[in-house]
Amino acid sequence: MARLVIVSNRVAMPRERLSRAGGLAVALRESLGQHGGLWYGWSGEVSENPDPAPRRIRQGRIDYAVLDLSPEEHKGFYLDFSNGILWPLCHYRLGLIDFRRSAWESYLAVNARFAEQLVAQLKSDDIIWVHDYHFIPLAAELRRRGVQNRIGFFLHIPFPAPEVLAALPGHDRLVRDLCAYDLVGFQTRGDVRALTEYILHESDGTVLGNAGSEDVRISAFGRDLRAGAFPIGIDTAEFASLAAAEAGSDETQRLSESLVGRSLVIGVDRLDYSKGIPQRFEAFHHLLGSRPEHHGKVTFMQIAPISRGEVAQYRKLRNELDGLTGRINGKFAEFDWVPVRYLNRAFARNSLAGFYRHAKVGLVTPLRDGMNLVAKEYVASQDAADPGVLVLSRFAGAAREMKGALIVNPYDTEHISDALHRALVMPLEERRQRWESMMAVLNVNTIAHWRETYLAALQAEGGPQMLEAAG
Ligand code: ADQ
Repeated sequence: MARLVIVSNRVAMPRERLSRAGGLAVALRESLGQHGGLWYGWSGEVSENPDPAPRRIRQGRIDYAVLDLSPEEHKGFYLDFSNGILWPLCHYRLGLIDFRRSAWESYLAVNARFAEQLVAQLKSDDIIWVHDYHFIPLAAELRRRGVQNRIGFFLHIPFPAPEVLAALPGHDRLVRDLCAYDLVGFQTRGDVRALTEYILHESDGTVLGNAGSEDVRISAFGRDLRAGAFPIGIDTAEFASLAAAEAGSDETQRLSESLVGRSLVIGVDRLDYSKGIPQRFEAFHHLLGSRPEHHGKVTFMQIAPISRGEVAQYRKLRNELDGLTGRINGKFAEFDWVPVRYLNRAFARNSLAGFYRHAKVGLVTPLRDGMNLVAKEYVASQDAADPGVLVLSRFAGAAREMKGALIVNPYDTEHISDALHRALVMPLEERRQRWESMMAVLNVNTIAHWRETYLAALQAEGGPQMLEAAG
């Protein structure tokens, strides 16, 4: 059986606690554990003179190989290009981009360096699965070095429409490099369509399969490849049982007592401008301003650990949210009720599951999001006998599947505020129906299903020496 090689920007090393690392890291480690494999990527460390060869650790059937970045690479590849240019571009925030050719060059150079070091680790029948926007050019760099292996790519964030992508100098090189993969996986068929349209209108390529479908064959830049939608899921059963077990935990009890019978609305995100957090605060502000019946009856808890604190846009967002919290609480709080609880810290997954279960409303309002796993985790954590309501942005990939949510336009404050009201007063029967329809999807589209479907598709693109069964 062929070996699986996973490449991702951050590698969850064996000593890292997966209770905080999240479901994706667990799922990837599981697939490596099943088949034996290599996990390759950035160590998360920056060092003055990085060792050119990767540091290797072996645990069980998994080899880990990681490289450090130099301070210049960390700035150019990671901060300036990946997070400062590609992230806002893919989230349709062109106004936040400050393009610098040096950052682009650093991005390409780091991909070339990572490819160079990976070649030395590869066996001829390895199957390679590259994750996310940091490493789009990796396959092209591997091909340049003679690698013929099956190489798949999965983009966790949205793929922008061609008009948006074209704002990036070098967009043609980026898409050409994307076509060096054998299978390009996206979260939704909208992302597949965006790539298809780019190929048809911005390149000389051709596409087999209709542009609106979720599975196409592309012929472009001298290569044939497949692109498809593989919506990522969560470990639904695990989340449900974590949440049920947490219902009686000290932490959940303390949360419950602190609410003294008030309804809880919960938001959980990395502190990121794509998540629409200020819009959510504004909507809650509007709810309290327009419907006094909720005064003293509802608490909004936003959990948002600081992420990418070195990037200026993220510092700006923090200031904005600090201000909004103060404004709403200053205006509406009573001596015995604080409407907004705003926490800049991470919680273990079991704690989050308990909090989700206790919340009457899960408020998820990204302006753009590849999928949004929080929406799915919230639903999986609910009590079947008395489930809460998911309020979900139409611009999250999850909205394609979570049809039982109250779908909102995050740019429309009053729309979110109306949905919040509707969720808070929704009768049990309707809550149950909506929740059951979403659970039916989550029970099928689990993270294991995602991984197996993707690997089976990648395998199907390959020769007989690929993985025997992806699961
Ligand atoms: P993210 O942008 O990080 O992921 P999301 O899908 O919501 O967004 O995943 C966040 C994960 O972090 C969830 O599992 C959540 O539980 C966890 N998390 C968030 N806040 C936390 C906190 N305070 N404490 C502990 N854990 C916390 C990217 C894309 C998404 C895509 C995923 C997976 O941007 O669109 O869904 O990858 O493909």
